[in-house]
Amino acid sequence: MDKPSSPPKAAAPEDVWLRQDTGRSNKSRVVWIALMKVLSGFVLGVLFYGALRHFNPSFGGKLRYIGSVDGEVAAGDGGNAFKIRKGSKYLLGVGKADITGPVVEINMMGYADTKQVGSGLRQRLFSRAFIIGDHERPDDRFVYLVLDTQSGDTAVRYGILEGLANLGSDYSVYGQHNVAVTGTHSHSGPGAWLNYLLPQITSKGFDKQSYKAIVDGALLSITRAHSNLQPGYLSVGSTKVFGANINRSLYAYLANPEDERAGYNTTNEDDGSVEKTLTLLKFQRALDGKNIGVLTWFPTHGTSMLGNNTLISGDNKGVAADLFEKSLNGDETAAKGFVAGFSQASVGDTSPNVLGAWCEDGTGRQCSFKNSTCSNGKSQNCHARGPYFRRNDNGASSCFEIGKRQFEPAKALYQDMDNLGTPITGSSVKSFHIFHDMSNFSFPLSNGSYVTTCPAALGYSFAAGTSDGPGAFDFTQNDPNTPNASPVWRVVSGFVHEPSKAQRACHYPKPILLDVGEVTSPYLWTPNVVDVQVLRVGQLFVVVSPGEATTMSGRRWKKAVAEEASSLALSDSAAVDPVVVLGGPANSYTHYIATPEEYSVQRYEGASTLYGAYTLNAYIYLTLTNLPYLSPSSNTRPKPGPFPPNNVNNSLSFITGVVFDNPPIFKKFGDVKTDVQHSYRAGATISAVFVGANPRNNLRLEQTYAAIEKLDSSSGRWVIIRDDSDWSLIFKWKRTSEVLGTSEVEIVWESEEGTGNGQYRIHYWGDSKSVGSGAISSFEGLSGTFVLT
Ligand SMILES: *[C@@H]1O[C@H](CO)[C@@H](O)[C@H](O)[C@H]1NC(C)=O
Ligand SMILES: *[C@@H]1O[C@H](CO)[C@@H](O)[C@H](O)[C@H]1NC(C)=O
Ligand SMILES: *[C@@H]1O[C@H](CO)[C@@H](O)[C@H](O)[C@H]1NC(C)=O
Ligand SMILES: *[C@@H]1O[C@H](CO)[C@@H](O)[C@H](O)[C@H]1NC(C)=O
Ligand SMILES: *[C@@H]1O[C@H](CO)[C@@H](O)[C@H](O)[C@H]1NC(C)=O
Ligand SMILES: *[C@@H]1O[C@H](CO)[C@@H](O)[C@H](O)[C@H]1NC(C)=O
Ligand SMILES: CC(=O)N[C@H]1CO[C@H](CO)[C@@H](O)[C@@H]1O
Repeated sequence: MDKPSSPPKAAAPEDVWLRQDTGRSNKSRVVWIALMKVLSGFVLGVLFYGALRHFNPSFGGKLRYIGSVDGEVAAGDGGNAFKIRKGSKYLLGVGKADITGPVVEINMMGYADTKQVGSGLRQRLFSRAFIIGDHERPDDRFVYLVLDTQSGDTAVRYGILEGLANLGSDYSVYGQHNVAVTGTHSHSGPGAWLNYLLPQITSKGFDKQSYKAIVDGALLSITRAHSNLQPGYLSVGSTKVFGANINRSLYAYLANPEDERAGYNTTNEDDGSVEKTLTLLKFQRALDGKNIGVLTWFPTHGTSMLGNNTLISGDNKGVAADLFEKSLNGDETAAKGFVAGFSQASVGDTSPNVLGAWCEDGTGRQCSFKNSTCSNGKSQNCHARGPYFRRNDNGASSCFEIGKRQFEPAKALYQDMDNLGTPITGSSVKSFHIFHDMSNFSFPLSNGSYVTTCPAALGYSFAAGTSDGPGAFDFTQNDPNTPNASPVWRVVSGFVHEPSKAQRACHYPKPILLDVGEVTSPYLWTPNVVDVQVLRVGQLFVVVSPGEATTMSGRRWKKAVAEEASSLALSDSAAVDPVVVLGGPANSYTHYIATPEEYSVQRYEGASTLYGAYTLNAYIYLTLTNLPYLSPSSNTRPKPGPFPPNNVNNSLSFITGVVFDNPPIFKKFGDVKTDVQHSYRAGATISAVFVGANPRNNLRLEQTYAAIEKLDSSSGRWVIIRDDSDWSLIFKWKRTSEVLGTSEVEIVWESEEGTGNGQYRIHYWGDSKSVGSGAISSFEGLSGTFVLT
């Protein structure tokens, strides 16, 4: 576990993105504030999707391909089958970089609760980049990014592409068609970086520091992956993960046809209501056979940390990735710099709160099955429970546990990939990306009937939120036609935009609460233009979804791609079954994608399906019509489609910057206010309080705000054993006086049982902003020494 003792680098120059005050008139400010107040209860959140393949559950046993690909050919499993152990050779690269934005004073992204504002850091956030290229035609390649963020985003993606274009000719192979920007759907990161108005409302607008941390870190992860591109092999395998997700909208899921559901309903534990399959793609370098990374897909919401948590973290996916990477420190199977991406999948109707949804109203009852209400007829008292819901830690123990429950089976699969994995074969690495306007798109269903999508709109159940985060207003779920809703909402919904008769009819049976797709002032509230993208390497297809597909939506989408890929013989050989995964929410954030049957029920996921009942069908149609671009012989790309707006430089913002910092009189920055005790038992919680300064002065990217150091008795040096990327080390910041500019920092170590005996201390790195010049100066603080026994 020991980390190198290299101290963090000197403070970075002051961030150039200072406060962005748009200087709007008082009147628009008043309207803005009024809107914010009314809309602040939205649970945008609780949003997302997970993926997996339903076909060929026994990966690995079915390969019948014999071919002249390079790689060793060996007798395979079925007697008459052959297995290519290594598969084809590709160009592979992985990279990881820090994207932790401002950890305090910024509204957090996901639960859309204005009261949820960052107060510190539990775990740094990362971008993990995976590049796969064609060995013979290296320009054929793609980048798959896994960001510890709530979703991908249009402005963020534009920023990454602009950054790549500025990196020179070496990077000109990357562009719209081959860069996928996915988010893990964590609800525990800072917000204020999204392109459209709606998610900016609760965050008081846009924050360039928050945005830039994500874009710059994503770029750094790509350049790291790019610069270690090397020949290697890929293999794919799958395993079941139990106890890490349940369906939080089972009533809606049951609206899907019984015979369709039956096809996925194998046991009580695996009844098809959510996908329990985790798919793992392993990256192995040819040089010495060491693995350089894994990319996994499994659906469960990033809502283990509750809506009252204010510490930044990557939620359960962040835990899983960190555990995986740290478990391979010094492992002989893994190369140095091994990267584990835990990507989100058909997440829409999943919850990590696996003990179900209960009424916290003294009745001891579960929330109503149909509409998640409690005894007062409202949904606010309905709370989903994680495995350790009784611990009053804002979900932290449950979060760690749900992360661990994904990490452990993934690690076991990793260790047995020689038996359980299937090599990726086939020379093609292809991708396509289009923008498509969904506001009035007519297309044929498979039976030939034409249907049309509509400008984006959100239904009443959107405001009710979900059991992972109830809405702040008295709306209920499952509320199709006669909304029993607060008059305030009706007023606001009309104030924002009164939907036309045609718009109402188009969204039927969704009762429209917010006609967001038809409001363009001050700029678009939600996307009407969506991203459609698929990546392909050999027989593996990655559907990159901009919204949170529900379990059944994801299956229909993947099944359609698998069938079309087979019928187009895209897998180079008809004998190799396509493997299809779905990753997202990616590239933008288009809320949910429910099936038409789930849509008819209008729970949260249906109410948040933006473009009407045929939203899913439209995505599938657009995916299939572009699939031929992934054929090995294809050397053209589809037309890019209408470019969505980029609001990075014209978004509203009422977020103010740091004014200044001061130590209290007779003290200096970094002084200890409350010191550690002299001795603790391993497992104890240890903390110290320092005279602090605002961490927004310096994000300390690729560095740390806090560390636990251990005295190495042989060398006499202090060695860092935990930093702020570790789950067990918590960095908290508190303003103690606005007027005086004073603040304090508490650093807490939840020391682990089994931590070695010895002498330890707590180290704090801070940066203060001076009153007059605004200059930023770094400082350090050290606690007293303590022993752990
Ligand atoms: C699975 O099958 C059982 C037995 O037929 C049935 O009772 C149950 O409702 C099904 N579950 C789902 C989620 O379809
Ligand atoms: C946080 O929210 C959970 C779920 O609503 C609740 O049980 C818990 O008491 C809250 N914790 C605090 C510190 O308010
Ligand atoms: C919610 O469902 C319960 C029964 O499951 C029903 O009594 C109640 O009327 C429903 N509430 C609304 C607002 O639809
Ligand atoms: C939608 O598109 C159709 C053609 O597909 C067109 O006739 C109709 O006027 C369009 N509606 C709107 C509101 O733009
Ligand atoms: C095609 O399917 C849609 C949706 O299920 C249905 O509304 C329509 O009537 C069907 N059309 C035909 C020609 O069967
Ligand atoms: C936004 O402003 C920055 C800094 O001035 C600039 O580099 C960037 O290109 C601008 N982006 C757009 C889309 O205008
Ligand atoms: C197999 C499975 O995860 N089933 C769950 C589906 O969702 C319901 C209600 O949310 C749970 O009670 C089941 O355990």
